[in-house]
Amino acid sequence: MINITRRQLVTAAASLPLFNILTSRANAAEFVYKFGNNVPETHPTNVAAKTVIERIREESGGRVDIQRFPNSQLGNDTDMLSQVRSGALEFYLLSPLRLSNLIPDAGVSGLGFLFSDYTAVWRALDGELGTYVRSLMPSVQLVGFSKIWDNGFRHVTSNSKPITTAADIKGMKIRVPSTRLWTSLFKSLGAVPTGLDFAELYTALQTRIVDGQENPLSIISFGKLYEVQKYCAFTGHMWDGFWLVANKTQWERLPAEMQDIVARNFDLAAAEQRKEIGILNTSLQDELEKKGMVFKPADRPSFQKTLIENDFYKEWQEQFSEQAWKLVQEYGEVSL
Ligand code: X2X
Repeated sequence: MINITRRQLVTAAASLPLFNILTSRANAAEFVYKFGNNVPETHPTNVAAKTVIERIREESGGRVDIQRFPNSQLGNDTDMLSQVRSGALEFYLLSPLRLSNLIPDAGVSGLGFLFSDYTAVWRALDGELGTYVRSLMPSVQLVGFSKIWDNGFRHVTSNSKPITTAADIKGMKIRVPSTRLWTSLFKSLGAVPTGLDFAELYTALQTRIVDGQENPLSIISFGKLYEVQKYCAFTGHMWDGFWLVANKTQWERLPAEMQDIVARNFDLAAAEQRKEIGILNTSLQDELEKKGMVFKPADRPSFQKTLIENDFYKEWQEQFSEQAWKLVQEYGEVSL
């Protein structure tokens, strides 16, 4: 019989990488927080998040350990939003329009055709418009970080026929994220919008529950939507981003110096993520064409005209506060 002492066993186990991970995780961190998002692991958002979490762990001397849950692993967007409000989830990345289900003014940045390029987007979101939206978050138990992450300009994709003019979209069943503003936008365009969370999108397209959807090229690529969509028209009907929000109570549990480390690093990560997304949202067209997608220019003025004719802007001017509408006029480029 071979006699192995307890000490020898522990020494042997400790040389295994898994043992080290398990014990260091269990021992070290004082604040173990979760970070949830809906995008695939390969999306630049998760690449940047992975690096930043490592930096935060190091700079905090191991006191802050943020565990990442990509790809709607903790549930769909509706679930994650209620989790982060209750404190079951500490950090969550979400579109300003999803937030607008709780705080209507948070949706101003997603008004149709508000921005035509990134210069206008960052001027508004890194400026007063962004500050204003963040100031509203504590009223729903959230705290927002100052740099919004990028998703991109959204374009309409479809399967049966390309959608290049407003007339083409009439009566088409288009998936939109489950929010009032998105639904209203596509209703005003004459489409039949179907509200679904991102976790349900691929299957809905595959089974033809909907004819089309709208997203930036990086989502079309990393979410493999090209497998179930044929056409993409460059409608650029909306810029969309991801606010990084924290549950307010959980955030306030962190000592000020830890908050500094987390906030500073998350803002740096947002800057890196913006750079990556900016490159991909233009360079991915080639790759998607090779995978079989067909790209078309879109008659953007026809879409804008339809929105105006159907009182879309008038309706939302009434929904938003006066202060939010002033920001729309100051930072937006839409001619109303
Ligand atoms: O659900 C979507 O379409 C996505 C991934 O773009 C957002 O989270 C808004």
